[in-house]
Amino acid sequence: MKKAADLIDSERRLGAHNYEPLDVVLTRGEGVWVWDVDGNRYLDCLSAYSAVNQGHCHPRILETMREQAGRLTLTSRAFRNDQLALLYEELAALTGSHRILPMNSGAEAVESAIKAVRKWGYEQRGVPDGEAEIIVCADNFHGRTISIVSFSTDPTARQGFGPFTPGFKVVPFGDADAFEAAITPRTVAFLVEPIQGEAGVNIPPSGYFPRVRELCTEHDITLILDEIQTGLGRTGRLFAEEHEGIEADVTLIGKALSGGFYPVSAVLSNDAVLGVLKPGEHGSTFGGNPLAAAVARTALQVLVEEGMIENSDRLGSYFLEQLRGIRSDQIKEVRGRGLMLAIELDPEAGDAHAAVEALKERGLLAKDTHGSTIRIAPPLVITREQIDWALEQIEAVLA
Ligand code: IF1
Repeated sequence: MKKAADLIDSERRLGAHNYEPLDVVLTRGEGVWVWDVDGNRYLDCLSAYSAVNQGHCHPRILETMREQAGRLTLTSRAFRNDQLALLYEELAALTGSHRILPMNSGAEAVESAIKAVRKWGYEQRGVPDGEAEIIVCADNFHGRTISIVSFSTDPTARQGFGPFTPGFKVVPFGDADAFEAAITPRTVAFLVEPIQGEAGVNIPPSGYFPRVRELCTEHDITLILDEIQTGLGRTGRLFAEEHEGIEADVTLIGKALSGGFYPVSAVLSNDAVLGVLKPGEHGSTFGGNPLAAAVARTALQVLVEEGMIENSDRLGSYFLEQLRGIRSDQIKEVRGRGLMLAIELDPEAGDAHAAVEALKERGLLAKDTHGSTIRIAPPLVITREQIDWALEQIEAVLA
């Protein structure tokens, strides 16, 4: 344990303490597995918060990364590169989006959409300058920038970071009447996660999103779905919106867009919203760089060609059903879609943090949230046998 202990000690001494990770120091990953510096193997049931949907160090993405890194990595957008157009073509064909903006982090994609949709509101909707309103949901998670935490309802994410950006209105998630009541002539957008991730895998009531879609169309409000976590196969569909039978006007993706190799995000838009951006009005040094574009192209290809979305759908249903079959006084509810799963413990009977520590000792890495929820989100390449093994560990810890 010497090596791990030394590394943990250095992190404590020199790093900002903005995280409290499990004390497992990982050094290698392959598919659903990761290994720590002492050689212990773990089944990864977090997937770097759904960024490694394709599995750790996917060989085809690795090959693209190596090849492209030796050829051309960064040109800036002052010049063109020969990968970006191909990413656009492939993303447009896959998703049906009409206009694309490449960025790096998820938060940057969110910020970019906010900027574009405000400008769209002024130029296309005639909202008086500086008065655009965006409606968001309570318990949202969209990132960590000042503007994004300005509309967070989580005190830990906000406190001490003001002054905040104005122009946001918060309504409860899953309540279409509350959304309707918050609409004004200055409402330009509704920004929402199809399933709230950080909030503990909150699935909205059926009928919510169809009604929201209707209201947005009726009032000419841009529906922005944050699919940074739910997208790219996580819920058993390319996008979680497909479960609701709706289409967003703007879709935000990140995380698994690179299979976890590199920060790559994108705003996928109708023609109108991204159409308002003119040269010089927005950008990023690394956004759309050839290494990012090449890695994203292969990450999307393997997701589709290797059947990962179908696997997420089929094995997600199996995992959910089997979890629901576990007899335990600690479990209050099990919910999920595809391989985005959560076990909600009864706070009287169980402690999610103690449970993930116990799971770690048995070789399964998962993450607790809000004290009583365990999130389970393995890479989409997981097999039935691996799920059966995970179920044995979960049952042993919770039963
Ligand atoms: C961290 C949570 C997950 C996201 C949605 C945008 C972003 C995220 C729906 C921003 C990021 C991450 C960030 C990570 C923890 C994690 C998380 F617990 F905080 F909520 F996944 F569940 N929209 N989610 O989930 O993307 O800028 O980070 O690339 O450590 O903060 P980013």
